[in-house]
Amino acid sequence: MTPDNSTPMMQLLAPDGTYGVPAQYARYGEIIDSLGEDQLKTFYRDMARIRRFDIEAIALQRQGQLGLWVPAIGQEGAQIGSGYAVGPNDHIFPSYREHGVAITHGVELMSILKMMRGVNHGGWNPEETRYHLYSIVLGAQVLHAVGYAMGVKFDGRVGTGDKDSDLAVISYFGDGATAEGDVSESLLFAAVNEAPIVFFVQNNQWAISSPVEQLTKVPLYMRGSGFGVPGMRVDGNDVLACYAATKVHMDEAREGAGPFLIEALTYRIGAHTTSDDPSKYRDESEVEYWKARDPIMRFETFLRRQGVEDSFFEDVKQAGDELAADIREQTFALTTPPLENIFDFVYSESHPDIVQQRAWLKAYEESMGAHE
Ligand SMILES: Cc1ncc(C[n+]2csc(CCOP(=O)(O)OP(=O)(O)O)c2C)c(N)n1
Repeated sequence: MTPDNSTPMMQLLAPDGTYGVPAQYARYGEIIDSLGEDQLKTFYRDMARIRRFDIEAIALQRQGQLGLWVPAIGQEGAQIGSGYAVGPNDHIFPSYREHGVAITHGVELMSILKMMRGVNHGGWNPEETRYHLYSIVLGAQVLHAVGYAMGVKFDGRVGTGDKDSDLAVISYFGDGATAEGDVSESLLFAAVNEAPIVFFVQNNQWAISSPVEQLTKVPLYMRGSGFGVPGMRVDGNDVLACYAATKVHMDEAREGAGPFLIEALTYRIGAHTTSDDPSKYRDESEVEYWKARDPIMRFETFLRRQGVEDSFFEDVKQAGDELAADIREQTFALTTPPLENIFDFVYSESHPDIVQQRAWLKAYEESMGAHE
């Protein structure tokens, strides 16, 4: 769909790369004006990095190296911008497409690929990275996030002014997930408990083959208002708007302002996953419309106008190709985990049912001619 221009939306960077701050968004503009060139280059580098990773992961899936891939092409602005706005103590509860947010918090890209190959269940430590495990069950992570945020509040780690201790929580979900009861319950619990949380909805306009018009009658940024959760819409293909909105509202949540909802209006350029064919349910002209609003392209135009030179963009491209070659090599070298893992990682101590099941499987495998 083409955007409905009557809905207010914060955009700081227009699709042609022009930067400007409308008066009503002045406090968000101040955040951007305080960023140095290095930070801006980091945004670009990571958006380009995650896109290159994504393209390689699709190819690896097509070669039979991964069971499934979930592309995030087109959503890099929303993910890198919001990810970098999350503070050093804050916790992140992602859905399953947030590979861009993951790299802003030190998650190893290979652990995501291993999960999609089925050799681990995430493989990163959520306490260390503060980036919790992917959730395939739509909306479940939003409840987990609110529960965590309520715990943070009960522990007295909100609004004390102690920057080393105070924290907030951010939860990511899609337009489709907003139709889940879990999300409505989350909004209610967050509101009545004044939990320190930002709900970050990436409205990529499709829930597999269901268009967003079938999921809501009001713009999604308003979805929280009946529960008492204020919200705003930002241009999700504008990395600067996504950074500024997330920074302001995570800071406020940490300071005790309660929950807030950000709707980042973006678009899923690729398939929902490598298991579907989007040409069966949407028009190519719509995809072309959104490709012209690409988050990386517009940010590159902006940076070039700021005086960033060709050599920077060439280096980023080369780094992307090196990354792709590296993950390709590492993926091809992955081995199948031992079958016993399905028993070994159930309980920390021995359990009679597990012992029995393990023995049954061993006997079964041997009866089929398997060797130790
Ligand atoms: C509780 C639940 N119901 C249904 C599904 C099947 N399902 C997987 S993804 C998806 C669409 C989700 O769309 P959206 O929330 O917009 O996120 P996106 O995939 O576009 O990022 C559905 C219905 C699921 N995973 N969990």
